[in-house]
Amino acid sequence: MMVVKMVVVLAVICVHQLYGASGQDCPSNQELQTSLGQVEKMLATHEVSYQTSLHSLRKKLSALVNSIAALASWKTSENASCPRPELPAHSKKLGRVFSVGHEVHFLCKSGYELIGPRTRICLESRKWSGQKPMCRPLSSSSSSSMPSFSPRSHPAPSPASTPAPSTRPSLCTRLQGSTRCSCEGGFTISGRDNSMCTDLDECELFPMGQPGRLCMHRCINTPGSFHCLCPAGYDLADDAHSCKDVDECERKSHNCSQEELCVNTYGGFRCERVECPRLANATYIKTSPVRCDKNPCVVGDLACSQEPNSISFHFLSLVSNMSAPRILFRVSAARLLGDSLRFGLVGEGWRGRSYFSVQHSGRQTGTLMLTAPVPGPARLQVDVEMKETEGGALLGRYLTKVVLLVSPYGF
Ligand SMILES: [Ca+2]
Repeated sequence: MMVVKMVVVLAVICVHQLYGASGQDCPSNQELQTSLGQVEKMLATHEVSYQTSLHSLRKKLSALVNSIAALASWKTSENASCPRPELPAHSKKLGRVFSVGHEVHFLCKSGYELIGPRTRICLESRKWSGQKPMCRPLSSSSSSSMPSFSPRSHPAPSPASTPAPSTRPSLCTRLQGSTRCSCEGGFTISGRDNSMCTDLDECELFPMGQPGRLCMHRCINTPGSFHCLCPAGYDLADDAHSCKDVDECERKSHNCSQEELCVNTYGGFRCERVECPRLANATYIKTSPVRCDKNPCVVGDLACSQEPNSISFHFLSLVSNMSAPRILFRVSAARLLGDSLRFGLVGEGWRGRSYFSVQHSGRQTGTLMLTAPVPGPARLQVDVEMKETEGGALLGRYLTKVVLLVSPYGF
């Protein structure tokens, strides 16, 4: 304000001299005051303009200083670099620039698999992101190649092989000043700064016995994935979830002798010896691997004629706790000679009679029913008898020995 006042006084003198030089009379006090008022107004306008310009100039100067600082900072950052990254054994590195924001990539040589981050980024802290990866020899029995969220078929990785870590560094990329980290499938992001990926335990997420369970029998969690295991005697099905019985009889992988009958069961097989009964009153001859027929009786030999005309064997394989009631087996007469057929369960001392019943279905057919679920493993035998009569007199008896082989599992 002092500067402004001095300018005002100087202006008044100049105005006074101006008037004096014109040779006219001195202006009146009123005229002088009017002039001074105009000069004051003019100066005030100039002052405002000056202040505005000064303010604008200061702003421009400040912006310029900031720009120079930013440029200097960028230059510093551009020149900043990370130390030469360590090269894992059996690997090669892609990328030669180690400046902040630049990436290097690692590839394992043939026969090795990469464990750890494939890419590392030079961070502003001048350190490489993640941890140093390693190249591990590929094992034929190992299933921990590239992890994926999909079950794999067994064999499971052998316990002797080094297990892959259940945590690994996350894959981080810098984008417009912010860092984004992600994990491979089967891992979840963790750590205070999202720097780690932790394995998801799929088996725990979907426990056995619950809807949506991952495996029919056993679930094995692996880093980044899981796989299903089946008990001995089963193959993992193509869906990598179910267990499929191995038919050892069809595959000829059984060890039954020539005299034995190979019977496939769920989860195994049985070598069954089919032998014709030795009875005091009748003799039998094997007419097929599963059938014995009575030799003709001497005419008038009543005891012989009372014995079964034929004895057939049937082996049925079931899974444990199969729902009931259900039809297991049907016995039919090839031709009817008499006027009546009767079906029944016979035999003594055999287990699990409470599980079965026989019903007459149709004129010539009897049906063996399972009346209750059988918990496995179990082997049950039941004899179904078919009696043919004519006017109350016995024409013939036909015996069917049914052997039930129940697996220990419900599959
Ligand atoms: Ca089998």
